[in-house]
Amino acid sequence: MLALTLVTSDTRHRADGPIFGGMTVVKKTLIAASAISLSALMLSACGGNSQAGSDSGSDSLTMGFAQVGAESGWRTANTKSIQETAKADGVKLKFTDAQGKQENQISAIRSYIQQKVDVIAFSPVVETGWDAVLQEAKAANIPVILTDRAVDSDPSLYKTFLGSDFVVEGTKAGEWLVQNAGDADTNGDGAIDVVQLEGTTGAAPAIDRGKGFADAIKADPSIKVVASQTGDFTRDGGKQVMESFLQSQKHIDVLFAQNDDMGLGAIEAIKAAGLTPGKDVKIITVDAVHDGMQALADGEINYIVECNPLLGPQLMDLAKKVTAGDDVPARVLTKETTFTQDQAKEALPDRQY
Ligand code: GYE
Repeated sequence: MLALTLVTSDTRHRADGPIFGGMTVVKKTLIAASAISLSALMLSACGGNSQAGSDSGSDSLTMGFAQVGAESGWRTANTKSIQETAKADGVKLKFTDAQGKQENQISAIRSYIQQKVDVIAFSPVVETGWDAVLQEAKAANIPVILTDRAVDSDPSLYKTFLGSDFVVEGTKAGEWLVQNAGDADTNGDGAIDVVQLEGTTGAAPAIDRGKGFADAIKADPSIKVVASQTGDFTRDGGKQVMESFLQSQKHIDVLFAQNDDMGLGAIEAIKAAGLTPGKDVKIITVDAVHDGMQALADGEINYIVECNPLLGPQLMDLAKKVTAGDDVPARVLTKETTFTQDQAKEALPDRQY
């Protein structure tokens, strides 16, 4: 269910230019080649590893990772997955928590360039504004891997993007609502009034989940988004914005929260207003982290679209490959599912996060 899939159909074999520049090409290639054969030798001396090629150099691989922050349960699970896998794989991890600020991520990446790490990975807080720092990494011949969120920069500036298809996630949320429109009209007036809690403004998952959802609900003209505002992917944000929605809207049939945490915050606001979440207001969220799944099993959320945060294993694998000069797919998608209330009850005992 949580297995990760390599999408090879859109693999681009980009001419990324020389990995090592100018006069030093031959020398560095030789050093790299002998490092690879040395570690391959070490691996075979240690009992062998059939994938010595892609594992080469992992003993000494240093990765600089610039994380968004700690805004949600999803992010906590994502950070844990990256840290634990790096440790298990012998990857030296330099980790920064950018506290939700793009400028902090950019300075972390610049410091990784200065420290000459082998590979840089980051989860870009917003889509825009990365060209300059990505060009600096490229000029320093340090490969970059995007994890979780996309950027609008030229794809030649990074090696690959590992993460979910957020448009598909939004579409799944919208399609469920279309299919359950009858139940969702909680005051029976024939109109399904939806409020939306958006993620961080300018972030790929906020833009794309919004897009997917909006397109899917077009299938039923009685469904309308009557108010939409950012709750910044946090519980607190979700709670505050939901309070203001409850004051400004005559009636709310449905809440679409672009992540579990905002949905959980909104549940507090809905209860405080004397309404029953999951009944008076139907709730759809995205992520399927533990607290969200619990609320779904308890009947307070109606449907969750999964977004898998366990990107560590796939990230370390890609890091080894790009530093060994191997080709990797331009896009690596995570495989995800959806949960109804009954499915949440079944899945909860085995959830890892
Ligand atoms: O859905 C949200 C988090 O980028 C997919 O960021 C991630 C999103 C996730 O804060 O909970």
